[in-house]
Amino acid sequence: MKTTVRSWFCRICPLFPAFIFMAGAVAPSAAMAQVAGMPPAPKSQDEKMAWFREAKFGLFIHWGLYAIPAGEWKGQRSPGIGEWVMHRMKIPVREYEQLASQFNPFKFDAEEWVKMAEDAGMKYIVITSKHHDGFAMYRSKVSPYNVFDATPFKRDVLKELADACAKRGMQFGFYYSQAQDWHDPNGAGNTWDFGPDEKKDFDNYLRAKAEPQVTELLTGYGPICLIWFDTPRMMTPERGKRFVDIVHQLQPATLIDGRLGIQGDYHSTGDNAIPNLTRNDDWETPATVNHTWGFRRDDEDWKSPTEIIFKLLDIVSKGGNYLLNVGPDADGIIPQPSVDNLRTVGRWLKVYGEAVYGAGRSPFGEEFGEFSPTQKDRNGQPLFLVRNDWRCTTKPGKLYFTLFTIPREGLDLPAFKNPITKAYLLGDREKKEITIETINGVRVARVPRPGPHATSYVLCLEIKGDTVER
Ligand code: H79
Repeated sequence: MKTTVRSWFCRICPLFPAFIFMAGAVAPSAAMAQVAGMPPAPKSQDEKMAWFREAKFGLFIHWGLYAIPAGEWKGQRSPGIGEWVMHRMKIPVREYEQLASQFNPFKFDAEEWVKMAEDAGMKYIVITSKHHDGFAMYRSKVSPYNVFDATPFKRDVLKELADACAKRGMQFGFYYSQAQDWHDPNGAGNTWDFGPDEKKDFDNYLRAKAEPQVTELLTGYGPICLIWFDTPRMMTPERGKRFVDIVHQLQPATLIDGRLGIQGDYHSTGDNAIPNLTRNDDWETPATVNHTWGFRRDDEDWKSPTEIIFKLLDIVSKGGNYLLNVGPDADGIIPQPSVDNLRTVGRWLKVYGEAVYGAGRSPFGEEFGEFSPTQKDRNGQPLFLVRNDWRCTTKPGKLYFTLFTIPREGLDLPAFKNPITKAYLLGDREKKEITIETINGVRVARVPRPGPHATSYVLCLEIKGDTVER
């Protein structure tokens, strides 16, 4: 193996690139080389996206100091999302940073979290390495405001998770708030301590903190499947490009989400936003299991397993991925109802996962619903009247109809020309043939009524031809 001076340096000092470009001696792109032991540069965008297109379902984790106040500050309820408490209550940095001295989540068990994701049928994990509050959940040499140096816990949470993921074959990625940093005088967002964003030296913050921290994250934690930037305030394309260069240089296989402020590898929808219709690009919906992202003691409005399964199939049938969040508490515990609901989803996926992992878009579309000719939504746009009887996903030669309304008289199949060669329920070991009858030109699948507790199940049709002809 050829050993360049640079890669040799990187091995003895993984932060070597960060140091020299912090010193401002060399432009970052010239200073860095791909980290040893990382996956090679993908040969094409399709190759780069392959794992993401297969995975479909990921675990988002929002965890930080905000888990301590848990939606309350000095006895006052702070409305909204838990990780925004500092902003919402205009907590001065000098007060908020005191939380670090209380952060001691003695029940945190990285392997248990990874196992939970696995049980839920999730194929990747994305965790907040630094949220808008500016606190790093790993041992950062760039800023002592981090979980190792500033807390009694003194453990590198991200390293433990990275190791647990590597051990269990789980893809691992980071959320990093590149623009908002309420702890840094020049970061975006904290106007109560540091004045208006327009008067800040934003590039100073980017170069002194955000860029070197992203460099650390891509050098010290093994292969990173993706990096999830958020809220691109003040992110000009030029600033975005600097992050792209760092990622491409250090780990060319790492995906960039859609919120950097410059084109990434896929589109990120709005938070909790599922498009009405199919999108033809690569995309992902980040979503919550209750309402908050970071733990809130008072948010117990959990989405049921059936709702989660519906959203997953809705998303997959429209060509996207579902990145579903949990917010562990200050002890390091993921709230039990979310764990229970996700495990139930995982049990469903054990039986029906063939209709999800690596599955393609619906060739139909009418099942999603239609725009109302008369009613308007809140924004004055035509209201989309959602239908949720079934969703269709595909693999070559196969159609999967996940049914959410159990049809009494059988399922009227949407019109398509391909002959059906086989019809059976997924999970039926005998693959007992389901009768297809044609009534007035409509093919009807005589699916049996399932047991009393089934809320959704999957009809598989094997058809002639790889593509559906309508
Ligand atoms: O990390 C999660 C959120 O914290 C982050 N994106 C997801 C993945 C996010 N950043 N900004 N937003 C979401 C939009 C924030 C909107 C609000 Fe607010 C925060 C509404 C109430 C609190 C800002 C402050 C807007 C109104 C008051």
